[in-house]
Amino acid sequence: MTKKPIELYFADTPNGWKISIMLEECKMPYKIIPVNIGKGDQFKPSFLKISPNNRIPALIDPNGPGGKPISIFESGAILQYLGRKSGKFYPKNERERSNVDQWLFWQMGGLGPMAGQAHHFRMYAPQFTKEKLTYSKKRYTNEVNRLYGVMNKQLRKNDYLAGRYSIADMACWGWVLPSKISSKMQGQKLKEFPHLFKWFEKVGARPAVQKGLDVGKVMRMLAKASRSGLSEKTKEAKKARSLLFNQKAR
Ligand SMILES: N[C@@H](CCC(=O)N[C@@H](CS)C(=O)NCC(=O)O)C(=O)O
Repeated sequence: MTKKPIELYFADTPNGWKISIMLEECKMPYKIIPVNIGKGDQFKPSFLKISPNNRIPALIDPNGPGGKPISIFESGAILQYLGRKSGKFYPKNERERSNVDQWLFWQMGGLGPMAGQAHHFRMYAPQFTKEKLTYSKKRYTNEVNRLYGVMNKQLRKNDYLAGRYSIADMACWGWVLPSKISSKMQGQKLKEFPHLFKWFEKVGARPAVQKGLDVGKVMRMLAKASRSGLSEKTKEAKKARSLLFNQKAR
């Protein structure tokens, strides 16, 4: 019997790339289910059933534990699941696994949220408020700077964040990518963090990382074509921002 592919509920963002990269690295068959978070797909009842936090990524593995389907949300939990399932990029040895876990959780609780806030206050918020935002811009820019410094130090003596190349590297990589594209996003110059920069280039050169990133290519092209990038001044972008940035309990 042919096995059904894993379904990845995906949007073209750093949290989405983590999982497409891991699936490519493990050569696991998967299919992308695009979730247009700028149009509100994340609030659809069918999506909320598998991702009650209305966030991507989420995943359904039709061949989960006991041969039964399983759904998972939260990118860190998904990476750990795929690491256990494939036996790859997530060591079994407890000491090594704890090392990977600490860097993975560092990304989940630190780098991701802080870089996300830096994007918010530096790129998006200025489009819809006249407030100066000096304090918030400085706070998150500095915090990302501190976190980049932590990675840079760790990578001075280590080729990868936690021993060998692992899910911790995959989790962090996409959050550094915006700084490669433009120092405006997080207010950081990658060249000021030479060890981090070297690691970024090395991880980025992996074919699976490129493939994982390319999964979002079509969505990226569509967003460009409709000029609905979140920081644009267009009607679509304004609508997307009001959906994404004013959420309260539903
Ligand atoms: N902690 C979550 C964060 C996921 C997250 O923030 N996803 C964003 C895209 S990067 C999202 O789905 N946003 C939709 C929304 O804000 O409604 C994870 O790592 O899975």
